[in-house]
Amino acid sequence: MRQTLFISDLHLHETRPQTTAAFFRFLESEAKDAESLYILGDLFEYWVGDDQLDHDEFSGRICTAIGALADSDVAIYFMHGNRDFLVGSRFAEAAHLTILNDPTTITIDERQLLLLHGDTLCTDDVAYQTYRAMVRDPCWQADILAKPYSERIALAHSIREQSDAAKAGKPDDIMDVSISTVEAVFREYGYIDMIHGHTHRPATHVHVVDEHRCSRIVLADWHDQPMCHRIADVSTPAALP
Ligand code: LP5
Ligand code: MN
Repeated sequence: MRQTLFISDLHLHETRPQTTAAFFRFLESEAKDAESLYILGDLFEYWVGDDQLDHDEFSGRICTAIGALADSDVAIYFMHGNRDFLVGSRFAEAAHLTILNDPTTITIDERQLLLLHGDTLCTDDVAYQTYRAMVRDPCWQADILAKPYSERIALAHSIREQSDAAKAGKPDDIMDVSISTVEAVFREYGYIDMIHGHTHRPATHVHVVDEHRCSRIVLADWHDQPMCHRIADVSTPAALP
């Protein structure tokens, strides 16, 4: 049976050739045999608008490679992360993928799963949530996308620096998910298992919520780790507790 694969947090950038090579190897191996591939955000280190395809040859190569995988009969889905929330319809068409809302419910072999990037679960990080509300506002995005490409790249670097400075002063635990928010999401979506990335804290957690056992799979990032640790295959029930 062909598998369903989930990856996230690759943070692809030309300055990380090992991660890029691992991604290309993945596209040529496991992904080729899959039925579908879900990319749950932060595929790119940053995305400043779909005209990044015109200005950045590296981004174009990634897009073409994903498109080639789609052409070999693998259904590809992409959810925005906090680094690449400006990925739009032009990229989606060029990469032959479908953009998913966050969150999205899917059914695999009669089993329902809730997919998220994961940042919306980090509600104790109030400064981040305030920032997120600003950058996800369609009016803010339209203003930003009207700026020249070079200005947007400079802005992305500036936000990265401010974010790193802010993170240095944050306790580690507020950058993880809030358990009460996770429990509220399990309740809202009928206690189905969830898969997310973002926190770079790979694990499978079991939450008992209102006497329901709910699994939460946290995907790993792709930095300096073997590829097989970056893929959660839940198409076989044994993969989950
Ligand atoms: O990314 P990561 O994991 O290191 O940290 C995240 C949160 N930080 C972010 C910011 C991104 O890293 C920056 C990405 C830049 C490219 C995006 C596209 C550019 C669009 C605009 C240009 C075209 O998401 C971090 C969380 C952490 O995860 C854990 O969850 O803590 O959040 C922060 O650090 C946010 C700060 O607390 C507050 C915001 C500081 C920046 C404010 C800049 C405002 C600029 C306004 C310009 C008009
Ligand atoms: Mn993220």
